[in-house]
Amino acid sequence: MTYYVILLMNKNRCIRHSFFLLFCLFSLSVFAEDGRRLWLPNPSEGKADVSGIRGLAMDELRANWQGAPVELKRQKGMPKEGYRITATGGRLQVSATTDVGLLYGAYHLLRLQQTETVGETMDVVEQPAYELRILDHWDNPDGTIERGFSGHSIFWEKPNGEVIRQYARANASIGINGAVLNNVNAKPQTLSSDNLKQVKWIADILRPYGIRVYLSVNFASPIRLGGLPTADPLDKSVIVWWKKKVDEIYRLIPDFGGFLVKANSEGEPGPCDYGRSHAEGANMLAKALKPHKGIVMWRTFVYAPNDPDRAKQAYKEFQPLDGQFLDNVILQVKNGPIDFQPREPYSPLFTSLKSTPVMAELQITQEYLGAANHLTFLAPMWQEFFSLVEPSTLKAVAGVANVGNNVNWCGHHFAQANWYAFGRLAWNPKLTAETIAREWLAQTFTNDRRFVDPMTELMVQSYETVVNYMMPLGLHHQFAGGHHYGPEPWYTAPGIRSDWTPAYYHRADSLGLGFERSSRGTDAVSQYPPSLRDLYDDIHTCPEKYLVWFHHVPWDYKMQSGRTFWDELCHKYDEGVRGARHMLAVWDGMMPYVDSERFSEVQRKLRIQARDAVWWRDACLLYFQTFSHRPIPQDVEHPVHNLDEMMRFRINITNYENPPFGYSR
Ligand code: BDP
Repeated sequence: MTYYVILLMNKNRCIRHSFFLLFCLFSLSVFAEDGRRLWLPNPSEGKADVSGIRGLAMDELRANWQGAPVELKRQKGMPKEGYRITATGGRLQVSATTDVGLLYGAYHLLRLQQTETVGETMDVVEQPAYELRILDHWDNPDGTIERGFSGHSIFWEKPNGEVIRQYARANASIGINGAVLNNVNAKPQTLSSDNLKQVKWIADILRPYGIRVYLSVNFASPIRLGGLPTADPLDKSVIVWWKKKVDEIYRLIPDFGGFLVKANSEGEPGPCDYGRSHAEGANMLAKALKPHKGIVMWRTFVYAPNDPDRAKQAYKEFQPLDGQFLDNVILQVKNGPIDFQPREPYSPLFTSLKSTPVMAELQITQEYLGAANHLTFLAPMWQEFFSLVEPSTLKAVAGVANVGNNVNWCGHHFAQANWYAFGRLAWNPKLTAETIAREWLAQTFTNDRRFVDPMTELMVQSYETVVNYMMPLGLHHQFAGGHHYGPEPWYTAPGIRSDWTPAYYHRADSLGLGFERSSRGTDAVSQYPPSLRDLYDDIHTCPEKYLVWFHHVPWDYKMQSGRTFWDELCHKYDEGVRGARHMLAVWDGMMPYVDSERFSEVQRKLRIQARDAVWWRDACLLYFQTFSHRPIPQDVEHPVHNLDEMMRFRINITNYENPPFGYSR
């Protein structure tokens, strides 16, 4: 239609009108509710380069604050990134010692406005729980993202400065102050001089928002990039190579944050290749970074093939090294002892490293939680983690990012909530999942309580629902070979490492289900402090959510509900399926409150989720039934597929959206 209108006009008018139409199209694309706005108010101009971070704060308020004038005040003696907001007698003030504190304060005010919680009188004092609140991007130099479900990298594939600036703005609005720009499975070329120029360009865009950049490095870089014969951390030429490289980085990026290292894990090189310890490797890098105030984040995610219990390995390798690391090394520990499973007990390293700084690595990208198809709000999981690992024992928090170049950044509109929640919890781990969900919903969609109330409940329950239909009662790693999306508890392949098969974890037999990690089994429980060790060790006191994580549970074991274990398992799976359908039904009722674009996109994903839930339930129950030889209870919906059907099914992982089976509510 546009086309005809233009043709009918005279030349000048035609040009003017074309500009106008182009402008309208542009504005539509900027302001369309397609998710690109995230939870933020309207875009600001980002004039930091003119007047510094403080100018940025003023800019944000000028563009979006609708209340009484705000005074931004520098005040000595406040915590580094902290701020105070006061409102009395119509005067509104944000004070902070640092400029970034003022910026955070400005975003806090805007959040209050968006959630309609600005008070007549206010005295809000905030400071972050952790000094380092970092996003780890698993982005590869070729632009792909490992375990990314929302397109390609915003840093490495045709990077666009404005997109990176909006990314920075989103992070600053929730207090994230660091970004590791590349995959932990790091390519040596990360540190090439050409690449470092690109890193500098990114660092310059992020800096005004209070964000420092970090890089993942390949431990064999001296060989593969530097042409040396060895990467032995005690070798003189290796030490000199790293020192020179680090100096080169700091000449370009004076506030560079430091390195993240995955060493001797899943085939990556490391100090153990030369008979050196993780501490010797980490300390060598730490020494090179120390003069520049840089840090090393050294990952503890290690596991060797054929070990009787993978859950024990990181502890076995790192606990004896406690106290041997230099003070600018932080050990980065995944929240659970295995690998970002839907539910794991916490990693016992958190409570056993007494003289080494430790940071938690959480996974925002939903590698094991439905990718960008399932609505899984992760704040409840992280809250569970922080309820057991005293937040003050941590030095920092990192989250594996779910950001890509999709229009809506995260692939699923509700996956944005996980990025948001990570930032908010890294700032204040005591926030509840409910508070975070409410805030996010109000900022992202609407303040209407008819929307916010039911959707908050839906989000908070979503995590348990997903655990129920995927792996309830402590089950873990029942994923298909080749992807971490759907179920394949029977999966195996010739010559495969046993710890890469589901059977290693479920141990199903005619007696029961689960991995005996109690003192009668691998004794993994003994890695926990005595009170928890005793609790987990006894099948009668072990929390049921971890039951088959720690015990091989007899099929007829009596559960708290009074049901047998087998019946309970069936019920849990069914609860999960019902929960997923309930989410779809609740969302269907939200149509009046949501723009049609996001409404239909979320609805489409929730349908996939409900179908996948049935896939999970049917595959797992039918398979485990071949061991339990017990009927599925009458009050549970019976599988709609048969086991042969489930075993024949292959999903095309380049198209997660193609659901396995038709299913109607
Ligand atoms: C696993 C991922 C793998 C990562 C690894 C890691 O499947 O892609 O490289 O974690 O964290 O969960 O190093």
